[in-house]
Parts: sequence; C-alpha cells; structure tokens
Amino acid sequence: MTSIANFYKVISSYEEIAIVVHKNPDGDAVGSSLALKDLLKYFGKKVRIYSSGELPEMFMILRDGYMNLKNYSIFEKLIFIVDCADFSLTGLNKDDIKNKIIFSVDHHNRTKIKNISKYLIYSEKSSTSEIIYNIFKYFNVKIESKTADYLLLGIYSDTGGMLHSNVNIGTLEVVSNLLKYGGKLKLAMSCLKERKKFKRVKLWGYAIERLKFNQKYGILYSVISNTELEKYGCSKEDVSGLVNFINSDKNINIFAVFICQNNEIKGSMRTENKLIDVGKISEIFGGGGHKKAAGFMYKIED
Ligand SMILES: [Mn+2]
Repeated sequence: MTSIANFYKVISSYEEIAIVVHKNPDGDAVGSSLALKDLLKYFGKKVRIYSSGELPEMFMILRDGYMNLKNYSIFEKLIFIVDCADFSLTGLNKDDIKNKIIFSVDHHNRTKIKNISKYLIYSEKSSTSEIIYNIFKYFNVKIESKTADYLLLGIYSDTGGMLHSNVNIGTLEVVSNLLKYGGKLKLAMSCLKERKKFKRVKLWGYAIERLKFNQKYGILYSVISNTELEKYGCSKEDVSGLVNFINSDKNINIFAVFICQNNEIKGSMRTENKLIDVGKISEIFGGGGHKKAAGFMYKIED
C-alpha cells in the first residue's frame, strides 16, 4: 500500500490528473471524487473527473463536474479511482489505462487489485470520503466549506445518515470538524431526499411486500425482476438503499435484495451477525465488499 505520506510524491510528477468514478456512483463516490479534485487543485494540478455513464438523477445538481467517458477519452497519465472495489465498473478499457498509473483510494476490502499500481485502502473507515478527509489533514490543507459539503455527502451516504454500524468515534469527529469548517448537511440531504421519488417508493413498497424469510438460514430477501422495474418505470439504480432499509431485525442473519434483469443477477447483502461475512459470500459470485455489507453482479452465461 502507498502511504498517505507518499501521496504527494506520487502526484508531484504529474500536472494533469484524472479521477474516475464507477458506474452509477453513490454519494460517497460522488463526494469523495469532488473533494479529491479540490485537494489536487490545491496542489496546483489540472483535474478532470470522468464517469462511466451519466450521473444518477439524485446528483443532478453536481452533474456538470463530470465528463462522461462515452464522450471523452482519458489522456491523463495518472488516474485516481475512488470508492470502487470492482475495476470493471470504472468503464475504463485497455487503451485508457495503457502505460498509466492507476491509484485507488477506497474503503472496500478486496482480494483482486488487478490493474492498480498504487492504493490507499482503509477498510475500517466509514467511507472513501473519510479517507480523503485524512489526506487533507495529513498535508494540513484547509478544507473549504464547499469541500466539507462534498465530504459530508459521502459520509452521510455511506453511513445511512450516521445510522449504520460503520460509524465510530472517528467518524463523528470528522463530521464535527467538517461542520466546523462551514460544511452544511443541505447537499447530502437534498441528494438523499431525491431517492424518495414516488415511483421509487412504489417499487420499494412492492419489494417490501414480497419479502421472504428463509427460516433455516435466517435470510430475509426480496427478488425484483425486469417486469417490476418496467412496471414502476424504475431502473436497478432505484433499488439502491433498499437493503439498508430492511436491515433491522437482529434475529435475522442476512438481509438481501436481488435484481434479476436479462441475464444478470445483482445482489446486495447486509449482516449484523459477527459470525457471517457477506463480503466472502459475494466473492463467490464475483463481487466484493465488507464483512457487513457487500454486493455482486452475476452474469448468467448462455
Ligand atoms: Mn463508499
């Protein structure tokens, strides 16, 4: 692993730097990429953020900061990838990364670090945004209020509004400091509120109604198919967050949501049971994540 101390050494040889967020980024990917851009700009770098596809609707007000990889190609020699455990989700192809340095900043545990030459991975952190905060602190860079807003968006998004068990005293300290630096929760709140659009609430209602409990293994799960997504005018991104919502009853071992679309199964799993590692289970299906929260995208071969 690259140390935070070496972070500056790595970036010092590059004038132009790219940041890439994965497909359908969540609040942490968005928040950490925007904050990292501010940090690199502070060090005098020219920075562009690329995304694989359009940003989800809930981040509409931030869309201008992103360049769609469909329309632009990456020429920068140093590419940061934030909050992305699965390289294939970046949308980067072989030519994009040929002779480039790929630098991953992340809090997802992983076994594969294919294509990545530098990395700062702290799986004990609540979010990638918290790691970016630490880099600001290490180099004593002032966090402007706008940057604090981005970091708060990331932390709030990954902790379900400070309700998940990945929140610890360190996370609270970071949030408290960000508020001190003039950060507001307004951005985080308005993005997260967007999720409660009528069509999405209807789809969630359907999925909750259809929850099934497997007594033998203690798994609570719901399966959503293409037909339902179409019926409610939703895409699979609209389901994101549902698994956190149903994660409640401590007598249940695993909470899971599966989306079956065409020849793909997207699974999201959560657990609060210390003896279970949903990250390992996800790995079986080519995914990854943490002990408590993980997901996969499984392609059914013909
Ligand atoms: Mn994250």
